[in-house]
Amino acid sequence: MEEIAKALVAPGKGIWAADASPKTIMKRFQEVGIQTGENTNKRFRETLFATDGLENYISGVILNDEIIREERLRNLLTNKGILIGIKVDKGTVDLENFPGEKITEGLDGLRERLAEYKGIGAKFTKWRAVITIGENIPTHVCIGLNVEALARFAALSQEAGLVPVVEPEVLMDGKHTIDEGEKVTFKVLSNVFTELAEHKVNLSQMLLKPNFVHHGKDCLKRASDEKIAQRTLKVLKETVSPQVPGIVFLSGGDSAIEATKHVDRMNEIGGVPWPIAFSFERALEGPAMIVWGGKDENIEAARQVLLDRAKKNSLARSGSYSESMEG
Ligand code: 5MM
Repeated sequence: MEEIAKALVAPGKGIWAADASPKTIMKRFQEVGIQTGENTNKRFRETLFATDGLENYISGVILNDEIIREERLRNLLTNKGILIGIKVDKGTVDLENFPGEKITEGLDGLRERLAEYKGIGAKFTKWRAVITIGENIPTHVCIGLNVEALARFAALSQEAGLVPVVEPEVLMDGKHTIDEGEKVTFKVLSNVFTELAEHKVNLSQMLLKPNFVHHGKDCLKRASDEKIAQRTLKVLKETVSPQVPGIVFLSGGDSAIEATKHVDRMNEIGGVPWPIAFSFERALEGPAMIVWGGKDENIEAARQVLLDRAKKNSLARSGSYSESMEG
């Protein structure tokens, strides 16, 4: 598991989160004007998984339950040497008695599902907890329940021989300043690592998938890219064990270019014990989805757009990306 974790954050590489649930991916298609049918996601995945050269920049792809069951789609990745991951949470529901807060479900029957996923070739797993910033939230009940679920997920994954990617996402939604974003991210990550230790999770056999420390989307005071990179590194240094083999960021609603810039700047600054990599969904596949538009005649162009984003994020792994590379 340690070797798999290290391979996922090998120099110049990162993870592609192609794991949006059917409901989320349909919403994304509709947002960009793609006509959706029963097989739209399978067609989208097939189009992009067949991209030549993807393996130069992408170490692993996270799939959802529907896609991992398609042997043909799995083979498109594994034949290139790309590792297969699986999102094993079952999504979020409202947390009873705590308006505005969410809890992630999916622990029931997880041991059995993990064995099944392992049997069809999965090497790593992912679970996302969602924390919202707002008036009097997050509460300690919400943080406590979510970090406990993350720790149980991580322990069960390791028991099954699968590397857990632990994803506690502090949402960018809201009016909060970057100071508040920093405070909450610090609190959440501190709690995550306390809980992982209490659940005896092996920290050298997992990856952390955090948010950038960020201002809220509706905050009038926008933090600079420099501040986002500096504050994110500061919080990581304060909370994350050096034993963790790597940090793979989610993009969280940042544009593709912004997300690449953040990873690039953090790698330029350096001074941390972990590889700083990416595990983007929207910031990687979003531009390719727009170009594809659901049309066969755009397949090759969509592949080139995905490859271009993957390459730029690969450059960001060594702080060698520059915004001037964008067309
Ligand atoms: C936060 O979302 C994760 C990373 O994606 P971004 O880089 O776009 O922020 C992503 O892996 C997410 O967890 C999956 O798409 C699953 O989402 P849902 O909510 O559909 O289960």
